[in-house]
Amino acid sequence: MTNEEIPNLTAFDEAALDKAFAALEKQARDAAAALNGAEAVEAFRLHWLGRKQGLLKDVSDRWLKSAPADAKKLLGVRFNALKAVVEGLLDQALGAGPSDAALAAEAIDVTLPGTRRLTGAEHPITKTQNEIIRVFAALGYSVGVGPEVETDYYNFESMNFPPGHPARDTQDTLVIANQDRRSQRDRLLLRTHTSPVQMRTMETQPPPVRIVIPGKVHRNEADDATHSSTFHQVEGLCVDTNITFSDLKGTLDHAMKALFGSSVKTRLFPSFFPFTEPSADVQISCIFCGGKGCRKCKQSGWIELLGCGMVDPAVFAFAAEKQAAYDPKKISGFAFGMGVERIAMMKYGISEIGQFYAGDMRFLEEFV
Ligand code: FA5
Repeated sequence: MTNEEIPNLTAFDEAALDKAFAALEKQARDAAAALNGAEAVEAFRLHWLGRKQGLLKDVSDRWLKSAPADAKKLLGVRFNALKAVVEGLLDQALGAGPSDAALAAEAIDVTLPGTRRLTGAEHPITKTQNEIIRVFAALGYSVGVGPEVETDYYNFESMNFPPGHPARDTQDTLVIANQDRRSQRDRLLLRTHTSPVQMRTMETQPPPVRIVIPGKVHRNEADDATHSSTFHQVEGLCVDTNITFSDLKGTLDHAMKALFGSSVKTRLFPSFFPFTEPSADVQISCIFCGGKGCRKCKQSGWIELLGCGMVDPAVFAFAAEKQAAYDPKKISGFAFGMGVERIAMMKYGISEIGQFYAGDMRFLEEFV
């Protein structure tokens, strides 16, 4: 029976009403008797008692509302009785539960293999980043973060990049457009390294400081097998009284051994960064050939992994503008910055940096 099949009531005397409601009740009882299974019971419930399109709702709308005032009470009594019958039929059907046939069809075959749910896993970059952090956390370092959209001041000026330094050039740095009205130091850019968080940390925290700062950085560079325009770094900063270059060397030697195995050797090679003096690149003995020389290390036996150095007094002077305790005459410190992709590539023998970003499950599943 569809809702359209509810006849219009033309007579409202008791006999006519009894007849009309009896017909509906018979429909309901016949339908309930034929119910088989939970789905059919639910369909019955919706068909008769559904709040929006149920048959009883329609009866109420079409019969009760159009009835003359003196017939409303007669109709209401019969309507409530019919509703009680339908609800009783539904209760009965629900109480009866699914038929044996339905149960047999739905029974679980415990001998079948289960369904394996993929719960996801750490991306190799996250995994490597966390490994690096763990090594330094064990040495008492805390972990910090900083913004990816950075000001010229933190990314360059306070890091002692002299005016006209090539890294400031828009060819190397991705800058935010339409900032001509801002002063140079307030202009926004995508940070090119995690070093600005050194300054943000010192401005808010007096020495001693031991912190590592993981994060994403961006450079306006062409992608190739070992370079990406977006990559990850972990910055490190240690400031205290009497921190020396040998502390830097010992710390990084320990970290490289913890990451690559105790047989790995490290050496420092002179380098230049505006914010450290002296500066060095850390090289490790090639983990592919053990230092004998191979294609991966360009026959040199060494692979360059990160930059480091003693914090330049000019950087401490910028920090001292907000925290007087960073007086370069009283304190000293070292800093380092490593590329997470490069370390992951070394650890897992990956030759294409682009594989980290391609989202290919065959590659990612290797790290589960
Ligand atoms: C820096 O970014 C310095 N801020 C590091 C530093 C920190 C030095 C503190 C001293 C004190 P550099 O540009 O060399 O330095 O980058 C550091 C590391 O990031 C590199 O050793 C390399 O591992 C990685 N790296 C650099 N460019 C890319 C790139 N395009 N793709 C992937 N990794 C890169």
